[in-house]
Amino acid sequence: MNPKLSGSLRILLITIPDALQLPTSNFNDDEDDFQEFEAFDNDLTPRGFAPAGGSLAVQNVDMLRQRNSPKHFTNEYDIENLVVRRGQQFMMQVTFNRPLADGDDFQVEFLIGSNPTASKGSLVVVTFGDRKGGPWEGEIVEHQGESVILGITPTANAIVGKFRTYVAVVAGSGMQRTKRDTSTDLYVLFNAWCAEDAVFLANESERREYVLNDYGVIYQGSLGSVVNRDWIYGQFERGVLDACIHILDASRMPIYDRGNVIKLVRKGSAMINAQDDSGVLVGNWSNDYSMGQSPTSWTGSVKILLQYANTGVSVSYAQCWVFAGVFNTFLRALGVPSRVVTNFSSAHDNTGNLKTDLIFKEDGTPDERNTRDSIWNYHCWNEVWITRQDLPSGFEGWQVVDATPQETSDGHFRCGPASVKAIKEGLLCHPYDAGFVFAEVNSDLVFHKRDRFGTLTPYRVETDLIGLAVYTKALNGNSPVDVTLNYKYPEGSTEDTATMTRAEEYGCERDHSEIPDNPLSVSIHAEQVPHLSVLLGQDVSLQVNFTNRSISEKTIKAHLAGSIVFYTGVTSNRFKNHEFSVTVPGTETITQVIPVPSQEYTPHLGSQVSLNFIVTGKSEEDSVTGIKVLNLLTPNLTVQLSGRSRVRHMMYMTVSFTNPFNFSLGNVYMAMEGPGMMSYRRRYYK
Ligand SMILES: *[C@@H]1O[C@H](CO)[C@@H](O)[C@H](O)[C@H]1NC(C)=O
Ligand SMILES: *[C@@H]1O[C@H](CO)[C@@H](O)[C@H](O)[C@H]1NC(C)=O
Ligand SMILES: *[C@@H]1O[C@H](CO)[C@@H](O)[C@H](O)[C@H]1NC(C)=O
Ligand SMILES: *[C@@H]1O[C@H](CO)[C@@H](O)[C@H](O)[C@H]1NC(C)=O
Ligand SMILES: *[C@@H]1O[C@H](CO)[C@@H](O)[C@H](O)[C@H]1NC(C)=O
Ligand SMILES: *[C@@H]1O[C@H](CO)[C@@H](O)[C@H](O)[C@H]1NC(C)=O
Ligand SMILES: CC(=O)N[C@H]1CO[C@H](CO)[C@@H](O)[C@@H]1O
Repeated sequence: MNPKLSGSLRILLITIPDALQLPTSNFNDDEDDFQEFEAFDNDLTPRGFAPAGGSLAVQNVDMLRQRNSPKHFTNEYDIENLVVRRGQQFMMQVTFNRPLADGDDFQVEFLIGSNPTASKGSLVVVTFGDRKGGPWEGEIVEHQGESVILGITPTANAIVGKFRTYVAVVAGSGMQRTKRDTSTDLYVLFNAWCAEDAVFLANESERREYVLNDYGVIYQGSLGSVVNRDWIYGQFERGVLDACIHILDASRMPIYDRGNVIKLVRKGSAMINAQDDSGVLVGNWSNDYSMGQSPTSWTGSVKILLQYANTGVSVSYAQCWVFAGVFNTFLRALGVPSRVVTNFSSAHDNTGNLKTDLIFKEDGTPDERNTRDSIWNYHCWNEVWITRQDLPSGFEGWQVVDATPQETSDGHFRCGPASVKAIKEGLLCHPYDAGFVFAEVNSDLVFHKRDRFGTLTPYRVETDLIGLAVYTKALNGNSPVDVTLNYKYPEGSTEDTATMTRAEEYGCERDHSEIPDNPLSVSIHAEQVPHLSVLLGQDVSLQVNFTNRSISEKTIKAHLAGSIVFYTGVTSNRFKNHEFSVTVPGTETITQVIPVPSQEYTPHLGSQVSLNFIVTGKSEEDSVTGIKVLNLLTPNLTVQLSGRSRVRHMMYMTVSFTNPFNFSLGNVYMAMEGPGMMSYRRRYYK
């Protein structure tokens, strides 16, 4: 165990039972308290004075990890200690100095945090006879000579975290406790297998995927060309569960709130990003990652979580899939069913209503300075499975939580949990942040012209561009499943209209601009024959079609702007400005082909591989705008094992890819890791 983690363990003060109610100010957790306890331990058991027949004393405590963990689905955790899921019985073995006899009395105590208190659930006393104990049930399952096998059942709402275990024997004048022994520490997790737990998930294949799978795929790119990014969640790797508990400690979340999954998930979404609380990850949407690691260079969550726990310093850098991947590890490690979803072409709506405003100058070029909203190519967030007993029935199941810093909620950067069913129905009154998530999947796109006095005139509204599809990994295999219908009724259906009306009643504005009928329209296509999508480093051919629905001829002065954009839709570099004009006869479509050779965009790429083209056109009376986001495909990596793979023998792999450029690449890094096998490694090739 690393020093930082053991440093955060709290030393506890053990006293006789009625002193446990001391006011908190009398407790402090420094070394002296522990020494005091040691003295107490020795004083009360003067060995020579034991009555004939012998007073009862504990000789050994075994948490029976081998026996318990398969039943709790926790054997994959790379931890010496026992990990159990709450609401389900586990066994422990206590060996005394002699067989138990009538009249013997003992109890098992579980303590968590620096100030264990029975009324808050952070000190739990388990008894095994008629004497009343705490809320966790205990029974003696088996007598084996001097040993007993105890069955203990934590409540289904128990605090989640790491408990210290003590066994206390009741002697005439007090209690004799075992010493602190870290090997008997007990991790208690949420339990998706337990019907009384707030994270209960009935379907076994779903539990195996959403709690136990330590590998996943996060979808990126754009709807036309979806790119799979493998992600190692690694929730069972050594140190990861401790790192996740460390995050809760660093957040100063009260121990007694940690059994409440809603509070815990909300705290987690705030702590995964570093914004205003020194959380795990620093977001950076620039092309300069020199002060950290590029968001694209991570292969999974493990290295990030361990680095954060070891150093206490936020890790640089992340973008949405990194926030979502690390958050997913945090949730699965603690036993909360969760998955990463990608919503393609999200609205990132900075003005807080349901409109995304794109602003253009008089000459038709995009007014980047005055456009505050952006359309994300995609955005990733997490869903967690919660029964939501705090809401009226009907809102159980998947809940949206978003760890990427966007808007502040309650003064902190965090979002959710918002019920997916409530979002679908437009019932935005239910906590938390449903309005914001709703805008992410339902925003209108409004095009404005800005004159030189700053007056905005809307000239086009698109209602179906924003919120196109929500994907998550299928239960079997790596292909995506489309879960869009969980979030939205089909566009234009009567249910969809009802949802929109309801959402407006809850305070979401929709755009009601009167847009004059426009006889002109423009669309852009980008293709590389014979492929449907364009490979990085290849020339692009743009087809711009102007369509005229009026009967008279139109002459259009047009402008094409080509930029590299971040997946957030924010422009990083403008690389092309092209003026042209076309004449479109009445009731015809004219196609203009505009070549974009690779050497035009390649020097501007940075770490981003999305090209954004905007065509604006103006005839005497009418304006038109078309947008195309082109996601360049990066080359695939091929991994091949060479030779035979044998247990406990070195294996060799060959990793290859084809350089898509006609020049040599330099300063190439390759990163890889394998859960349960190999931790994160990076190699440099000059
Ligand atoms: C479990 O869920 C999967 C997918 O969500 C579904 O295909 C399967 O039928 C479900 N199994 C049961 C027993 O309901
Ligand atoms: C992104 O990181 C670079 C250094 O790698 C830093 O100079 C820049 O300020 C960061 N940007 C933001 C917005 O934090
Ligand atoms: C998000 O999901 C909605 C749900 O259907 C979908 O319409 C939309 O295209 C997706 N993308 C964005 C950006 O909202
Ligand atoms: C543009 O026009 C050409 C021919 O006029 C047609 O083949 C193509 O499908 C059109 N593309 C769009 C996006 O309408
Ligand atoms: C990468 O592999 C996928 C799946 O096999 C394939 O669809 C895609 O076209 C490949 N991409 C490239 C650039 O070769
Ligand atoms: C790469 O190709 C471009 C045109 O496709 C050409 O202008 C350039 O000279 C080529 N560079 C090399 C190193 O061959
Ligand atoms: C060729 C073409 O698409 N022409 C369009 C011009 O306008 C007429 C009238 O609306 C449309 O029917 C045509 O499709």
